[in-house]
Amino acid sequence: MAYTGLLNRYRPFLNLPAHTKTVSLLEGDTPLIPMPRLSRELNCELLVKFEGLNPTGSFKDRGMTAAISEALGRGAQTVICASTGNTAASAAAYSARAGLRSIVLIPAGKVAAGKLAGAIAYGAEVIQVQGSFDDALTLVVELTQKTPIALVNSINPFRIEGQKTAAFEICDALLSAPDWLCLPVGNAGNITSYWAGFQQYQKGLPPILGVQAAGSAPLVLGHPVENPETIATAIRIGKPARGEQALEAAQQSGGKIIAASDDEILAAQKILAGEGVWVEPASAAGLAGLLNEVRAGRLDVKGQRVVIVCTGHGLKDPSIITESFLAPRAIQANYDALLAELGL
Ligand code: AN7
Repeated sequence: MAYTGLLNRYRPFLNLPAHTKTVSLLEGDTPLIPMPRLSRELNCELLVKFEGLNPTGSFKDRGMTAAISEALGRGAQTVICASTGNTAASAAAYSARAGLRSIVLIPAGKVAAGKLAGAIAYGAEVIQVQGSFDDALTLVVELTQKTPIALVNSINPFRIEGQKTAAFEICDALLSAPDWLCLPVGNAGNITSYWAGFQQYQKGLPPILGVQAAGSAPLVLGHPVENPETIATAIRIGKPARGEQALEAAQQSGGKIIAASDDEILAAQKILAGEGVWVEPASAAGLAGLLNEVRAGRLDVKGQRVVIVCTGHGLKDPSIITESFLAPRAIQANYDALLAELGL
């Protein structure tokens, strides 16, 4: 049967109200890509759940199909979110599809080019807030408490329902849960969703390794971070809305939440791209954390099946790459110049 999107595929497992009116861009159904070189190096079976292959280039589409479908069915006319970028692009796309007005608040100057361009292309009203993501979220929460505008951040429970489907897909593909699941943690909606999904699906419960950026690691430090900083702007979040649930998920699953430095995150991004999978910096945090743990001898994954969740596509943040090297060499348009340049 033809694929018709996440809500149709997994509806019996999703706690959505009867008024829900499906809005889908055929999100989900993302590949679990084997990584033979990394697997050899770590002596395990390593697979990447490449969420960058969703319609707007990130995992956010899983929760957004659910949140927008519910909002539309309830009669909402306008939706709003605060976002480090990917939620904004996703909310904008699904709102466009549903014919809803969408407003997104972003931290000024801290959203990667591909995400901002997406939000604008899909027709969202984009407002920059002179402050952090956390400040923007505070504003959005107040506005949605005082007006009929629908909130589509992951505080919205239907976002979590939709995002559970990633855990279902992994279990369906592997016929059981993996031995470890590694993923980045920002506002902590995704780790909460995976844990809920694995618990519900009853195909095994993997320990979850949640990874924050060292400059934005409130769950590792045990307190909010007032001025979070990291090149992984997607997870530049100092007060995670679902922080308690993230800590619970890590602890109950037998995993943990750790931090990786920006350099470690960029190194992991390079390793993944070196095996053909280009992800945005935040999305490489799961691998960066795993490598830290394995290299320090704190984690042994020998012979195990490890799934790394890569949450967003590398194309979302082109400048992190283009600003790290000099412009490609230029030659005159003749054959001899090409041979000389290549040293042939
Ligand atoms: C690529 O778009 O918070 O822990 O506003 O874009 O569920 O927040 C993005 C988060 C990981 C963290 N990877 O997920 C937003 C936003 C990527 C992301 C996360 C985000 P959560």
